[in-house]
Amino acid sequence: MPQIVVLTGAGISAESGVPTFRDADGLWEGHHVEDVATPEGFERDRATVQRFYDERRAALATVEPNAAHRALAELEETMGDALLVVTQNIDDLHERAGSTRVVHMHGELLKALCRSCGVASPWTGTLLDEPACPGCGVHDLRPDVVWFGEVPYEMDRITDALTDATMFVSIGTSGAVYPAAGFVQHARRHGARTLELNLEPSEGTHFFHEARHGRAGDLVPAWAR
Ligand code: BJW
Repeated sequence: MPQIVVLTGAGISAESGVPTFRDADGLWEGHHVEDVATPEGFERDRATVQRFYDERRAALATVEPNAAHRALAELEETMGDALLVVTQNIDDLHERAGSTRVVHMHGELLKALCRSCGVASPWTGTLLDEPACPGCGVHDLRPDVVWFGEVPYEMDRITDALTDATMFVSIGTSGAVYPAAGFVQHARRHGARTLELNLEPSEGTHFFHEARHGRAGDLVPAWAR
């Protein structure tokens, strides 16, 4: 079981050029959250949602992992199974930096989920043109991401890891979205030391034993070293 559980959010990928979610205008690249990140939004206007994720998938090919992703990958090299990264991010920057023990609790941009057979398949192209599922052939694919109102992936594994952890570190997340926002309290209740590394105090900053504020590209290598 892992001794250190690291939770990452959009802030760890910000210095790679991936936009975060909660900007001052409350919009995600010009969209309201309920339009592009809910099952209801998808039912209402599939084309807009598929285009939104198609554009983010294309943009992902143009960015690279940064010093914070690399520092976590190097930490895994020394700690092995004793480190688990739980990411809310749907990008693949942890894996491209070399991390192998990564849980994508909000899904993965580079996978498509078939709404007919329920199988997720690797996907690097577009979904707007209504392609067929490589498994069952039905034309009913959606991004394999977790929208509001849906249950995040691998919650049992995450909860077990948080229960057993001696240290919990939260990196680059606003603490605005549950259940991830509640992980610090769970880990702390079960005896873990808790540390926040974020550009600014998160909504849950007072739950942590310690908080360090600044850029992930500076804070994470300094902590992991
Ligand atoms: C930097 C930096 C730099 C910038 N260096 N830092 C309890 C109370 C109230 C509500 C709820 C509740 N439980 C559930 C809910 C409902 C809902 C919810 O949380 N609503 C809130 C709005 C209140 N949650 C859900 O519906 C979830 N499902 C659920 O709870 O199911 C029930 C269940 C759970 C468990 C077991 C059984 C049943 C699902 C949530 C799905 C979230 N999906 C999204 C979209 C994914 C696909 C996509 O990417 O398009 O996930 S929403 C979006 O927010 C995305 C992110 O992963 C997530 C978190 O955002 P994140 O990463 O924190 O980003 P930001 O932008 O908010 O913050 C970035 C931070 O970085 C900032 O603080 C910056 O300062 C910082 N930063 N640059 C360091 N360089």
